[in-house]
Amino acid sequence: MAAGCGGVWPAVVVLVVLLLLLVVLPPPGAASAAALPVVINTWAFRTAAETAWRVLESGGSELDAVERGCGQCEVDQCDGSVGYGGSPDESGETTLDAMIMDGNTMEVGAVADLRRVKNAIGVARKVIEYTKHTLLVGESASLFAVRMGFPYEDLTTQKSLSLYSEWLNQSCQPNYWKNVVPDSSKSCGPYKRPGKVTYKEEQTVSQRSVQNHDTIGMVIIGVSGTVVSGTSTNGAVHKIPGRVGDSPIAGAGSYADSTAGGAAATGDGDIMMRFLPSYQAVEYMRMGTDPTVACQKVISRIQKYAPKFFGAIICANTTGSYGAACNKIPGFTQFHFMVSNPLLSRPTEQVVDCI
Ligand code: SD4
Repeated sequence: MAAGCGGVWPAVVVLVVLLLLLVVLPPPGAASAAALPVVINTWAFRTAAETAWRVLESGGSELDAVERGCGQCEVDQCDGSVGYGGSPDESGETTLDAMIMDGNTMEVGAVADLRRVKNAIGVARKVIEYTKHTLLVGESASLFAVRMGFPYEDLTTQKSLSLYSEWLNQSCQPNYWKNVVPDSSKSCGPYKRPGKVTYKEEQTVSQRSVQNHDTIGMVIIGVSGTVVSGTSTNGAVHKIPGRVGDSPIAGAGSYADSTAGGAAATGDGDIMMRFLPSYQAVEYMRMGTDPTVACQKVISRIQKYAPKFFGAIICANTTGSYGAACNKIPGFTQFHFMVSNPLLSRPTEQVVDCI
């Protein structure tokens, strides 16, 4: 009996060690060099990355760094998709969505459909600091912003005006209506419900394209493991007034939890927000999944329902390991993002192949 046990135990030990290695080791190609602090942001928005990194270097908090980093994109009007003067809605107005999340306290401050105020993520931060709310919207969010000391400013520019008039000239194409009269694929509104509804199959191809994207989403893991995240966007071009995307929604646009990690999404928010991809990615990382794999799993989950959606996500865990993933569609086969950590001499652009 004793001799029999002696033969079995070494094999059991080897098996357990092998299983542990399988759980702990990331799959090939999935590892990223980990170091803290790390700043990771969507797209090649270098000035945003540099600004956030500078704030950390000068002793600012992670929340300050996310606010200032995303705020830099609002000033720079990154790719026309962040800040004033981009993505005019159906009435020609630019409106902003933003959020910021503190992964230590799980507090979120967010604004959606914000009008006539440029610094959306700044206002989102004030929602955390001066209210017990999470999300303020529309004209009331603007009134709140003014009370907090932000100036009213016109968000319309020559660029947004010409985008708007070109759209009017091309019979308001593309737009976000369906099953209405007059036929929204041919003419402008006002649209109404038809007397008898004949529903068309829902379009699964994102209207958002490589020319019409680029929300900033940022995740920071501080030296002590504090996780924060933030987003800022002017949403979808030619959206129906009142439309709010994924960016100001906790768990959709971004999510931060200092016990697990952080994630931020970009792309077709109308589709992506249905899956709470940032929350899901953080939960995968909590279970020990490598950040790249966590990002990929989230993208695959959405693919099952919307194979041609436009979108990408960045993920980072509390060790400073990070990754990203995107959905491969014509014209979007690679996703660029920025990473700053002590192993890189300066904020560095990185790229992943879409899956
Ligand atoms: C939105 N997710 O409002 C944003 C837009 C975006 O890359 O990220 N574009 O749907």
